Amino acid sequence: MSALPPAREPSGRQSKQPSGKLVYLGLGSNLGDRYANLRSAVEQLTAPDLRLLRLSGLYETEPIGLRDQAWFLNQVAEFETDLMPLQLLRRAQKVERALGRRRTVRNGPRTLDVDILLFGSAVVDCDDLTVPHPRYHERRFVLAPLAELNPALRDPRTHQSVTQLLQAVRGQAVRRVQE
Ligand code: A4P
Ligand code: MG
Repeated sequence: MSALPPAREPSGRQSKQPSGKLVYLGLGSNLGDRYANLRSAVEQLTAPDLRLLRLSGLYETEPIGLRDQAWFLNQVAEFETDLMPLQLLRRAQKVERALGRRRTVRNGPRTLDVDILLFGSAVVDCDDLTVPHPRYHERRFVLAPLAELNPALRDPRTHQSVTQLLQAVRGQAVRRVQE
């Protein structure tokens, strides 16, 4: 009688391990067809080296920073990537440009903003890029959709969970949109 084949489980499990880094991108739009802009952004970002895993719901959010502008539609997307952080920033900026983004007023109206919120457990501080995003922890329009995807996720700098960060932010209106 031949011997039983070796147990398959370990290799089976291994093949399900993510091969790249888990990244969270914050998407926002308050100009033009906001729904179409976010949909198109996700389609254009998705690539063999930037694989879409999950999307949060869509949120109507009160503008933060420059307040006298239209409400935003915000969403967070979870990707697995083989890119390096600066490569991902360039990719995100290319998609912003493709969707007609013009950089005029800082924090002002835009067809599309793509922010790198978290990049695995990486901490990046260079001229063009800061990760974790320097302001994500104080913004309900980011934390509410992020908590929907991964409430236990921890900030690599402060080690606070997304749930803890969300509980600490008060007074910014966000409303999940029925799809
Ligand atoms: N940059 C540095 N770190 C990052 C990062 N982690 N992700 C640099 C993306 N970019 C990063 O951004 C300016 C520069 O930031 C980039 O060139 C990049 O090298 P930008 O997109 O050109 O300019 P901005 O978005 O107008 O300014 P800023 O300061 O990035 O604004 P935020 O923080 O993106 O906020 N209110 C609601 N309700 N919803 C919103 O989506 N968005 C903003 C913009 C303000 N208020 C909002 C919303
Ligand atoms: Mg931005």
